[in-house]
Amino acid sequence: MHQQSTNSPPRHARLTAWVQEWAQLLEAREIIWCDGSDAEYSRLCAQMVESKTFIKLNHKLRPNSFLARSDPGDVARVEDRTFICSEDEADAGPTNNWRAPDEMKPFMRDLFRGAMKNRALYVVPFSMGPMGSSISHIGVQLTDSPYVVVSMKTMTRMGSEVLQLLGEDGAFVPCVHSVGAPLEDGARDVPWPCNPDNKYIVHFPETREIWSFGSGYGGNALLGKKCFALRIASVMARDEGWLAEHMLILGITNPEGEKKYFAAAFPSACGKTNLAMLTPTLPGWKVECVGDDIAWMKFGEDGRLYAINPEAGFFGVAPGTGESSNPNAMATMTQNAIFTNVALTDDGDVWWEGMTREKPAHLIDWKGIDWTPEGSTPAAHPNARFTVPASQCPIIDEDWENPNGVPIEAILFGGRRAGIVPLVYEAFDWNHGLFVGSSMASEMTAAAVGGAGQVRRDPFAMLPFCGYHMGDYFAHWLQIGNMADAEKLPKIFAVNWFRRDENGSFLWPGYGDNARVLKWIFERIEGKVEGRSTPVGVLPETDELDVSNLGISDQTLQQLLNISIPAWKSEANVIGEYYAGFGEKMPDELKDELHELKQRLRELD
Ligand code: SAT
Ligand code: MN
Repeated sequence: MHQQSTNSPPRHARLTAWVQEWAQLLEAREIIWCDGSDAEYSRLCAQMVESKTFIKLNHKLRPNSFLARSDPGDVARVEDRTFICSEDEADAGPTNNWRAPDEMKPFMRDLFRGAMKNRALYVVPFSMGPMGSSISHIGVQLTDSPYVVVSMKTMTRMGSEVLQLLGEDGAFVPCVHSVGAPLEDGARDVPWPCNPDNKYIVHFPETREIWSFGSGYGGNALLGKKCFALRIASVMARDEGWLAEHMLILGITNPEGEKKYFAAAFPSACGKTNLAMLTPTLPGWKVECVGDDIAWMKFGEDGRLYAINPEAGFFGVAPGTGESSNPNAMATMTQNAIFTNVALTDDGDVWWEGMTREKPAHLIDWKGIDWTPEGSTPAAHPNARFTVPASQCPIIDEDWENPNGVPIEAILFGGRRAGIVPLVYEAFDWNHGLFVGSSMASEMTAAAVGGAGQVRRDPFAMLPFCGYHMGDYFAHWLQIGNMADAEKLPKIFAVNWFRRDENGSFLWPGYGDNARVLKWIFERIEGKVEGRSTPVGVLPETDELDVSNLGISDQTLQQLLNISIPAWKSEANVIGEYYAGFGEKMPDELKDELHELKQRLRELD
């Protein structure tokens, strides 16, 4: 094997030995230690323009930005190819795919053997969270994908500084990734190498390792994101008494200048980025963004829960994002952006459904084919993405990189529900709030392959991201509540922007008008509004919800805030069946909550 190193390897013996061992197995052509510099980024982007992985966008319209078109078989996360390989099957639980590490490791070593033939192996050291924060953690990813390297530079703090922080013996989570497409001698590469029929996204929770094979896309390949910051970090958090959650973090300021931070869990592609960057339609209110996807939360010395965003960029869904739905996201991606699977305009810019009201007369679609509005296929893939530095967001919060995090006063649980779940309600207390989180459900989206539109239970929006048994995960949240001073815990709310009328039309305008719901939550925390108690939780009185200048009818408002007792009775039964699937590990406290809900519903008969 011909091996040469660009940038000198660090003096971290364990790290260099690990890299050497893998380089040998992978039969990589060379090892490149990434320094995370702008020069390196530019070099790799230019190389990818050359190899046709990237199309450089019009520099005047979108400076320093690129379009990538993935293989059509590699467009989203693959949940059925994702494995939690704990020693004991019972620790993975019924919601995860499991294989014994003893079986999976040799099997995958065979896949990895020779997988980087005639390719470079990039070593990508990265920090999840602000460099050196006590809440942050370090990983090192090996990859043969330059697309992954440049994306990791945007999405994490990446490069030499991380190696310095690691010193000679620092702890890191080892992450191995290959697109699984070795090149025969003299063979020409394709723009998006991958192995569509042979993908494995594998986690070893006990040894804190991640092995990913066959995909170059998003959450399958940028291993700092879902694999580390959620699946592995959720296990670390359980062991160490903190929380790693699929939540956005926002700061909200009222007209009097008082500010609070909220965290909110929604499944993938349910509008987390839009909520995190919301432009309130209510005069005097302001929202600022800390993060749009993941929150790591720990107790501070004052006993309150503090959150950091472990990421440094946004990997957001492009379709549906436009000047009217999310002007801040649009402003964030005016430069230094990587777009994946969006359409290309005739003047060398990007377009996707929902970006503008009017469709362009001609485009090249995400598959590279001529497109006109008369055709029947979308121009952008529904899970097309933008990758941009968070620092470019015009409303990025001044404390978004504060190593101590921001204090969280409310936790919101949401999903897409056409019926049953009202616009907003508050849980009675912490345990009831955990009942609400654990019984969340949502219509599935294009963010994962298969099943779009079907309603599925997605507890805490963590179904695809929890690295251990979901029953133990519920118990961990209960434990967090037990550890805390109840007064200092965040208040818990449920929200549903997606309720529809009998004709299937959305009842609530959403987007900037969601500030009206945030306002009610803000005022509930301050004790300024009473709400009305229902069997399900505390709902706003219709006059407590600020619908000024909204032009919404009383009848619509009633529908949005309606609790149907028969519908909730059957919902409670479905939740009971769902809970039963977790067997012995389902905590009694949550079964009690369900029991009490049923009791309250019965009392209204
Ligand atoms: O592909 S990702 O997992 O990064 C995006 C998502 O599904 O939320
Ligand atoms: Mn997500």
